[in-house]
Amino acid sequence: MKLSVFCLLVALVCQRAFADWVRQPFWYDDARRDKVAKGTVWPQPRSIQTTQQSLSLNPDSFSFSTSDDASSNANCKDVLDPAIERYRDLLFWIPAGERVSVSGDRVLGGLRVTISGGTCSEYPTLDSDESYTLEVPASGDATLRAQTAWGALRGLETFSQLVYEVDGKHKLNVTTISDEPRFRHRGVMLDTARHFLNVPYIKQNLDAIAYNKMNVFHWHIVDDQSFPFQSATYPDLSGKGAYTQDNVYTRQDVLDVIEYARMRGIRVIPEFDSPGHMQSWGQGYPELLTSCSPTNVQADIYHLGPANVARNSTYDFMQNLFTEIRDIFADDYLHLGGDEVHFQCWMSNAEIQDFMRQQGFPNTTQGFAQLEGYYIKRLLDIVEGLSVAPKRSRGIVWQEIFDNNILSGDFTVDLDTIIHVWQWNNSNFQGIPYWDELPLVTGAGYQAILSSCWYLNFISYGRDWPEYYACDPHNFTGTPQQKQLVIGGEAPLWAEWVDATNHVARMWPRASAVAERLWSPQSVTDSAAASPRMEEQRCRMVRRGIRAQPQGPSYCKYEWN
Ligand code: CP6
Repeated sequence: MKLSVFCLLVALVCQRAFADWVRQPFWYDDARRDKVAKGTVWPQPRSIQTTQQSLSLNPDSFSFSTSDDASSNANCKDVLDPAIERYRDLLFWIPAGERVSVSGDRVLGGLRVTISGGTCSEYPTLDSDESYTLEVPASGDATLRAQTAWGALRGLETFSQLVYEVDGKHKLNVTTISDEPRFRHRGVMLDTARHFLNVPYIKQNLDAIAYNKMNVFHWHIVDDQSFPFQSATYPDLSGKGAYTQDNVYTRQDVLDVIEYARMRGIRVIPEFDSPGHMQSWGQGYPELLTSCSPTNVQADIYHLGPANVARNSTYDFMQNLFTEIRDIFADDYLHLGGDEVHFQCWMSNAEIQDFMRQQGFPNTTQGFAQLEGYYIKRLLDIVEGLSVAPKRSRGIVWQEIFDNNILSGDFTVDLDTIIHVWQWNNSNFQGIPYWDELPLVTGAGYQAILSSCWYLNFISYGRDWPEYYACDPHNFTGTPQQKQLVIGGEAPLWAEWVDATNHVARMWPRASAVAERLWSPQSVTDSAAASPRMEEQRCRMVRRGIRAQPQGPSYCKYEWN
């Protein structure tokens, strides 16, 4: 009897919770959303004072100007001038036929942009200053001030988001903003090896990255399944390893992507994953990989295993390839992978066994961890050796490389290397949770990037962005110095089950939740309060041509159809 009353109560409560959840009573009420979310900014700025006092913009006479400071510097100007042209278009989206003239209104005449940091770097870097202040006064022009062109880009994005529509007029409110990111590394990862994504698609994604003030495109460009990067040094990598010869990125394609990203203040960090995940490399260059003995379990699937780390020719190959890659990709960092190496194939190969005896590595898991550490150490030396002053050349590696060092007690990885934390521990995956890994990584003095809690490839019924939103990279026990060493994070979209038909909608606006976590102050944590802004940001992306998926029952003024 008691049990049945209890069950009834539980059922009633759950039914109510479910109904509320489906109805989304607060934020899907669009009249309400318009009231609370129009002209809101995503990600939330560090400090923002808005008023109810509104101004109108006149699309025909609105003027952008740059101060002499900014325009006298070639590198600032070649980023800033095209950006102003882009934002002029983004600012005035009401179709010409539906615009209402603003005569008689209080009108904001223009925006004045000043860059006062002295020199502008050609490319954004990990250390770029992205701070800006934006002032929209009750009278006179608006002003945007930044130290660098990269900060000016973030400010232009904010300015464009302040503008909202009322009865055919572009309006914005008198506002003061002072803003800068909480983390320096804010990225998304695209996997173009499991499915090829063409250059126009990648550019569209770079637009979305910029709309969310992220600054890194981690390009997981090759993997087991295909090698779409066309190398001049080793043409058979894509010649035999790409899905088809239509599915390749030429040198010019890659340079195009890098330039498009530079214009938006986005770093392009390519990943050439090794010594595991290299099956596609073996199509053209089988001698690079370890032959597994036929009795090895993995040989059922793969006749070849990880890189053959016992041969000098492997290191010569990597030296030549990375020299070419260094020459194309402008960023200080290359991602070297190092994840998911299964030791059984190495264990089954006599050449590798000989090499390990020679090096004094035991024939145990620890010994194989040492072997992978040895390989990555040589690779990092190659990459660091490609530095051409004043540019540095450094590596990012997946967490296993650090874990192997702990396992073998043999710290071979240079402290300049960034450790990319990706594992977690639940019923789907038995790894090390990030709150246990980050104290170790930062405790040893390494910088870290977090991805564990932002795997966009996992989907479920309903809204999942609040979960991404709740994950904080400082959620671990450590000293202030350790927290400082966490430089940001990335939302990865592994593409086994995703191609250009569903990629954008899976990535956006779910990655926007990560963008706000990495940009806004730590105190901005309330996902219910963020909801109307999130939906506004999603509608804004759709209006700008990004097919971002809805986050619940809703409508946008400008929809796709
Ligand atoms: N490919 C590569 C993958 C994954 C990793 N590396 C991966 C592992 C587990 C999940 C999703 C993706 N597909 N090269 C791990 C970093 Cl759940």
